[in-house]
Amino acid sequence: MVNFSLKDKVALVTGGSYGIGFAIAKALAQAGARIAFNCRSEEHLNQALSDYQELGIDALGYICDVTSEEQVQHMVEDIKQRMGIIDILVNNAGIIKRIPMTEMTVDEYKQVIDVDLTAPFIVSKAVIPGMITKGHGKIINICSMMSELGRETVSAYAAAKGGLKMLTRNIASEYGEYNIQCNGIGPGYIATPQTAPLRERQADGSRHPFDSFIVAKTPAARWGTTEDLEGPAVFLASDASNFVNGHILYVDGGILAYIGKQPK
Ligand code: NAP
Ligand code: GCO
Repeated sequence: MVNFSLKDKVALVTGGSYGIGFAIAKALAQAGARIAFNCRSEEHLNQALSDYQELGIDALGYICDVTSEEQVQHMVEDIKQRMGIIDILVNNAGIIKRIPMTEMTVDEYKQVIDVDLTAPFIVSKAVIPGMITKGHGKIINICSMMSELGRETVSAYAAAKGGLKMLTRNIASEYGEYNIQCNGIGPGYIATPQTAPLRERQADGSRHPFDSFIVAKTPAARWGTTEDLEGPAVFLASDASNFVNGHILYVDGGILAYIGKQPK
């Protein structure tokens, strides 16, 4: 019997206050895991704690900026004391800045790299020793279409997500012998606050041009929902994927396989 159960596992989902992180944390909890999550905003934290409670999930929430190694190490140690050593880490927290590269400041570029690439390094570095002690571990890095493709205005994000793909493969390579599997999920275009600007209705009530573009680029002919990511996350967090390592699982409705619908 394939084992998708996460019973008694301790899972940390970074950026788990809403969006993709919240959905993945919910799914891991429904598969039996105990959930810890973090974000930067106290308002988001309190709303998320209430939202998890409404689902019957007794989550541990932390105000922790993933770019701060000190804050991350304190959070990981506190989780260990209150829940136990982390078995599952989802590096989900992320930002994007949509600015033409020649207009982007180096500081803006570094901010995106810090959250989307350096932070997964920081958090993984903090949890791997415990996973080695326990003799197992699952790390899931939330990559992107931009781990494979570029587009205008997202240079920093694409550089970060491309690097995150290779960080995923390197963690898999370096720690596979300790029964730690590190994989990525590459969501397509998902309806969350992060992509809301790309779906805003125009002044005349018509769809945003990017909205129509993405639907034409997706064989599924729709935006993804956070629910579309729940099953893949449970799979990669469970014993069912113990021989899957260094893999980026694209959950994109087929975007990467498709040239796009011919305009009428
Ligand atoms: P979102 O709606 O903007 O949510 C981001 C989450 O990360 C929030 O909980 C946010 O909470 C938290 N966060 C941001 N910066 C943080 C920091 N420095 N420290 C701690 N928490 C931080 O984003 P999303 O659409 O759910 O995306 C989640 C992940 O999926 C990101 O890595 C994104 O790049 C990736 N992704 C998204 C899509 C998509 O289409 N939506 C597709 C592919 C990949 P606070 O603001 O309170 O900190
Ligand atoms: C963008 C979008 C994308 C998505 C996602 C696609 O501006 O192109 O924000 O980057 O967030 O990463 O997989």
